[in-house]
Amino acid sequence: MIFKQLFDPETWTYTYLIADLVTKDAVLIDPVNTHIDNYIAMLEEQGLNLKYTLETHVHADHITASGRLRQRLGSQTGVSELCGAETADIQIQDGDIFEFAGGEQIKAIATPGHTRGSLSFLWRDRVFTGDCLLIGGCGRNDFQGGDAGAQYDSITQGLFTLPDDTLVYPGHDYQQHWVSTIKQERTTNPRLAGKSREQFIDIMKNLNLPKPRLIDEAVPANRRCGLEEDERQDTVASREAAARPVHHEISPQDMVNEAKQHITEVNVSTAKQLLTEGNITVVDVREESEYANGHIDNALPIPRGVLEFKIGNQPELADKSKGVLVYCRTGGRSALAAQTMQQLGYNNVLSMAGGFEAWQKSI
Ligand SMILES: N[C@@H](CCC(=O)N[C@@H](CS)C(=O)NCC(=O)O)C(=O)O
Ligand SMILES: [Fe+2]
Repeated sequence: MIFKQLFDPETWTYTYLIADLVTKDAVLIDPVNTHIDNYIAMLEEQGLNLKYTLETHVHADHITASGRLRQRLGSQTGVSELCGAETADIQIQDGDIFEFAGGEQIKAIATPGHTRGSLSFLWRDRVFTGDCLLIGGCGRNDFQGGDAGAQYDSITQGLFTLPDDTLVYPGHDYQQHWVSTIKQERTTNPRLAGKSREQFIDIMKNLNLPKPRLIDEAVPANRRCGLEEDERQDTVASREAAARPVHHEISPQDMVNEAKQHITEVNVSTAKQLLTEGNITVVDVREESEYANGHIDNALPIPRGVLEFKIGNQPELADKSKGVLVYCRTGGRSALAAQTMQQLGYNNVLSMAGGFEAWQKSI
């Protein structure tokens, strides 16, 4: 594989090339419009085919080369679906995976904060953080839907949970740093190491940075993948033919949210009332050890992992029209279990929102 970190000294922007000499597939992250000829020469030199250009966000300080590269090389442009870049071929969603070079994967991770649609890209042991996390700093968040709290969460709950030795490649550096690691940023980044969410928000509120010089020109241009307004239609028309990335990974939380759309939840006080009225079977879908540490009286222990297999052996659940209240620790697993039970023909299943934790708090 080839990996190159390229630098635009005018805007202090990093662009990354990832390519494979066997399959000839190439991907550029955050290409800059003043370097198009260099990129093309570099690709041609190795006989590479540019498959994707991926944007970490709609940039405010420079114009992307993505639309022009698409015109000249047929590459597909990818930008977060939250950026309003309607002409991009691929409207990237959190968890999208771009496959190239026969098995290489680049995964998009939503890291909002610098802008609403900011993404990081994870490839092997490297994460391209755009302007969400910079080396010893972070991107500002005072325009384009920026949000300091969201940025703190994206970094501390997202990027900082990557393995310590993951290499951090930022979207800019203003002090000639090139690369860092997750551990280095987690432990030494002055805006984040040991800082609470409130402290971070406070730091960001007081940066008082001047507006980027090109913002008024760059943001609308980048929403058109760097093309002029009258070129826009071409891109939209040909976008029809463009494929989505090979697959989309959905998170456990997405699964729970999806399940909640299809089931009925009740809160703890409604659940208690139903139990008092009687004629409802309570199922605890937590693990056996959790059940052993405390549970609702008379609840049937059927861990969610074995639900489909054990449910048929329970005489209390023989009548599928009878009311069932399912609970877990916080309401996620029980939502999934309630959905499974519905699929198995139970038509009167309720999931207890907040789970046993909420139940205990209410006592
Ligand atoms: N002087 C630069 C400012 C660029 C700028 O504001 N960059 C953004 C990223 S798009 C940022 O977050 N900078 C962080 C900082 O300057 O600390 C310009 O006018 O373009
Ligand atoms: Fe930026």
